[in-house]
Amino acid sequence: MKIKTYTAPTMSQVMTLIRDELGDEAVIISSFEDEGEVRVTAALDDQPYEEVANPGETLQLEIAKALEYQGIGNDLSSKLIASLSHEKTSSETLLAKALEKHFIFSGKPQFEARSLPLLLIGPPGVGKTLTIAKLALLAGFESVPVHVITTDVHKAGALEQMTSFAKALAMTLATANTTSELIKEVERAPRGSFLLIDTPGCNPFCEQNLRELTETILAIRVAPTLVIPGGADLEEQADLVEVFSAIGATKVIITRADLVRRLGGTLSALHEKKMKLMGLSTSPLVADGLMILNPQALANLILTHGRASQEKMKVATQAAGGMK
Ligand SMILES: Nc1nc2c(ncn2[C@@H]2O[C@H](COP(=O)(O)OP(=O)(O)OP(=O)(O)O)[C@@H](O)[C@H]2O)c(=O)[nH]1
Ligand SMILES: [Mg+2]
Repeated sequence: MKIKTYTAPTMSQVMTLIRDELGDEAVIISSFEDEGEVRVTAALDDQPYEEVANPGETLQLEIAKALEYQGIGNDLSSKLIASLSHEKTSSETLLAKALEKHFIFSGKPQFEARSLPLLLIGPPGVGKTLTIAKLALLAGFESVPVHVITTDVHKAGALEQMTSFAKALAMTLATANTTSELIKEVERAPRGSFLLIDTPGCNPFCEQNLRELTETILAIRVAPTLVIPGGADLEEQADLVEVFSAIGATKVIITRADLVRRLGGTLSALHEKKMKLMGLSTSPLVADGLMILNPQALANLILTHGRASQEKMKVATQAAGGMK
């Protein structure tokens, strides 16, 4: 595939440049207008992109291809491409610098007793409880004791799941059935422990669920942190992020990233809602931990995520074809 970014003062001038060089079959990947300049990235299938790229542009084109592969929305993709500098460095560093300008990274939680407790919220089954365990593991690396309060006491098996994590990770555990119990449990939490609070899954489109979760958030001083699964389309993710940010979530942990090949919908939605990126999970195993997101880690992810599984899928599809 040929990919190239064209710049001109007007859109029609850019389109003429594209048609002259790539012909009528060219596809627009992204367009961006800024300070009297229009930048359009266009692609033409079936030819190696190196044929068009001059050496100085190769990194930018590699990044444009990765953004396209991930399904990053046009708006964000154009902004990122427009922010790429022309310095001679690695594509990862180049992309990291652009990401730093357009995303907010919360960094690792401050695992200190006096920090605000982290309250994990999100839809059902997204990995909130597993993420509590992964956060506790990180705190353990800093020798900080963790106390967990769970408000998920009704769902069958929920307490057993948390109890087994608590045992394995030497966390102390308390339950809270009601908001007043939660307030009491927060007050009674062991001094010197970092406090993590687990909540039941919340359907963002169910009024009753939202009312209960909002009551929990307002009852205590906490940092509500959204847990969302990677992937899905931009609109769905944006709806979800909008609801949870409206009730107070400012930070986000992306889970189940190993189960999808493209993170573009998630990243575009989080960018749109100016959420602070904290971490990313790519495994159902606690021991595999949580990746703390920073510009470099996110750049690496965008450039590599899903590519390996794409290859595996090709092999599996060929194998399945061979069995017919
Ligand atoms: N492959 C994979 N599985 C994950 C990941 N995170 C969570 N899971 C799995 O997803 C399932 C649900 O995880 P939980 O932590 O119970 O999810 P939850 O959000 O607490 O679920 P509810 O409390 O029912 O709302 C479990 O089987 C986890 O092992 C991940 O990053 N990758
Ligand atoms: Mg849970």
